[in-house]
Amino acid sequence: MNTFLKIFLFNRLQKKYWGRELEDNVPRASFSELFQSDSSLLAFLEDLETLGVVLVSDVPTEVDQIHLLSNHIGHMKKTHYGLMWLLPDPNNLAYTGDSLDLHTDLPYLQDKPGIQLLHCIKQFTSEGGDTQLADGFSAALKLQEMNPKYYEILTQTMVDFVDFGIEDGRKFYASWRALRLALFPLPVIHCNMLRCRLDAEGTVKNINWNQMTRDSCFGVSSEAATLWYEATLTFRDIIQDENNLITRKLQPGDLLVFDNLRVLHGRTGYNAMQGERRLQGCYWEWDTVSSFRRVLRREMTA
Ligand code: OGA
Ligand code: NM2
Ligand code: ZN
Repeated sequence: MNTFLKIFLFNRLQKKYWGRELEDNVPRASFSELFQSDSSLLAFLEDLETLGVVLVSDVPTEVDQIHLLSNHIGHMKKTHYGLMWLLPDPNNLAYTGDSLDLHTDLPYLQDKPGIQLLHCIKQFTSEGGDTQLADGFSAALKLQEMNPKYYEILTQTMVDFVDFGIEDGRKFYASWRALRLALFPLPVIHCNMLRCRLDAEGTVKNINWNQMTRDSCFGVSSEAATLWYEATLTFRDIIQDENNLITRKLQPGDLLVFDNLRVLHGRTGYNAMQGERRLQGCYWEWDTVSSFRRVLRREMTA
């Protein structure tokens, strides 16, 4: 194969969909190796792009380790939560120890974070605080097969997401009207008009799923809203089906990295009065990460 063809083929990676079977096969990486070996780093980035999730282990249980890794691949994405944030966060539902339903973060932003990092510094030692993950793209395909009408409703109905509060002394009021699952066989120009994210191949590009930040105002007719709720409950059943879910309790030193536009994440409840749990997180952008992944691949195949 000539070099040009190789580069072209590696330019875009084919997604691999998954369900519960990935639970025992989540791609792994070693934190120190990511700094020492370009081939480990490339494998990590390719797994992240194709499967949407990688578990990095042996991370020192101190803050700002994710900063080091971010500098290695490029840079973090800054949001109103800053460059990095600690959980629990008094401003956010994650503070209480209540369970967090499967969701994508920050769906109320136009420029949603592509990738999320969650570094476990301290874990609640009694029962609870487990991380749950589901492949939203795989679930969308299942819905399309099971009930094309509901699939269409979820891809066509406008939904508003909103969040307001104060972070670092600065007030924020973020709002974004989205197509719930953004797709698809429309010409790109229409996609832009609909202000959704999709790609030229017409595949699912972005799942927006976050009941906690869904606006209480719904700008559609009551008939459309009723159908939307029906479709939403069906999609929720798919993502919550134990055959489609991965559950894993992060241990101190674990760093979970996942595609925030595809993989839904959640957390089982824990009793925040009975012990401490501490995570540090940040976001990356796909543009930065895929670019770096291509550079590495090009250098290693040259
Ligand atoms: C969140 C979140 C995960 C956790 O706060 O948005 O997903 O494990 N937290 O606490
Ligand atoms: N945190 C983890 O979408 C959200 O608001 C989720 C984000 C606080 C940065 C929470
Ligand atoms: Zn979250």
